[in-house]
Amino acid sequence: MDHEADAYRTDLMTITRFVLNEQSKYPESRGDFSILLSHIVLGCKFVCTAVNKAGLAKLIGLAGETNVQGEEQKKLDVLSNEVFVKALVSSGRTCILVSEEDEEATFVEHSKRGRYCVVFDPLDGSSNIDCGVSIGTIFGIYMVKDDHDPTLDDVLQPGKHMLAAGYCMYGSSCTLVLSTGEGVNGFTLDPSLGEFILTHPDIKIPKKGKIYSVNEGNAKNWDAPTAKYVEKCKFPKDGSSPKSLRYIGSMVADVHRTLLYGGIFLYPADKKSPNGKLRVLYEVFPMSFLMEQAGGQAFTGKQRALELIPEKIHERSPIFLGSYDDVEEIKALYAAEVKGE
Ligand code: AFP
Repeated sequence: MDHEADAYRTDLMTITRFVLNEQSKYPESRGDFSILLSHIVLGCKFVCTAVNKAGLAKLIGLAGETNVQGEEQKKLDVLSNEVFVKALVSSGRTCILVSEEDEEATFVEHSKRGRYCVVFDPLDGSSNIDCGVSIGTIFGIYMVKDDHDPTLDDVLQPGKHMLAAGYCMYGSSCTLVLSTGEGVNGFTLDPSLGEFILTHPDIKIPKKGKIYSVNEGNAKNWDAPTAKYVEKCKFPKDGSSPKSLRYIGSMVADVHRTLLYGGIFLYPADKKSPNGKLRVLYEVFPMSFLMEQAGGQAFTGKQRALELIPEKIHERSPIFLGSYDDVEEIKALYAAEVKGE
């Protein structure tokens, strides 16, 4: 029996161990970030369990409906929001929270306040819940400038100021992908241990991919560069093979595939939605942060996505993100448009 190999297989890198290892590189660190992250991880585990049970437990339903026991049912996205808000506030490390579910930002009360601002979409892709398609939580973390006097400006910062970003995908497995600004790592939940284990160390997106991912139903309203780009994907003129189209309609799942297999994910502007659909703070920024950390790019049609300075917490932006070379092509088409070519 190969005991050495067995010992290796049991030497699991849990997300807690990974984060503590990272923390030990900064002797001045007080461990606040590790504590915050452990609360986010707890929220992800809770939501994962709720998503897995949803069909059985009749958790799926309209908010405000009552179940047979006469209790009010909560829609999964409402429940997930409550879980994350409570987990983040109780960490004692947060200051301002911006959630897709809440119109206004939450300023954490003084006694529970810390130095971090968290922007998040607790359950993105929730229109896919009823048919069992993968959905996820997306988050980004900023440091507050002045913890005695936090203001909305602390979360209206360009994405390049984020300290960390990640998502948790609730799919055939539960996968948490995280970047603290030094590359991207993926962890898979081992349900028997209740622990996220490092399964995808140092994720690098392929330099060029064979897949494009977009809602082509909006094609009639696209601008010229987007239309030209998709045409090139389908009918390349340089002798290369056409790209495959894959579109789930759940950003976490579409971005996860793009990160692992390469290619490009697009949610462009169109005539009906001149700013696209996706939200800057908790969809565009965290995913752009992860893409760049994995060696890819993220572009809005006008600029590097992480340079954007949001003016409102629920602002939207067009986004093209993925493999370096693929995003380079769409950038060239927009540049040509500006020059009037
Ligand atoms: P829902 O949360 O309403 O399902 O929206 C999901 C989402 O915000 C994002 O996850 C998808 O990438 C995008 O919308 C899909 O939008 P279309 O349905 O317009 O393609």
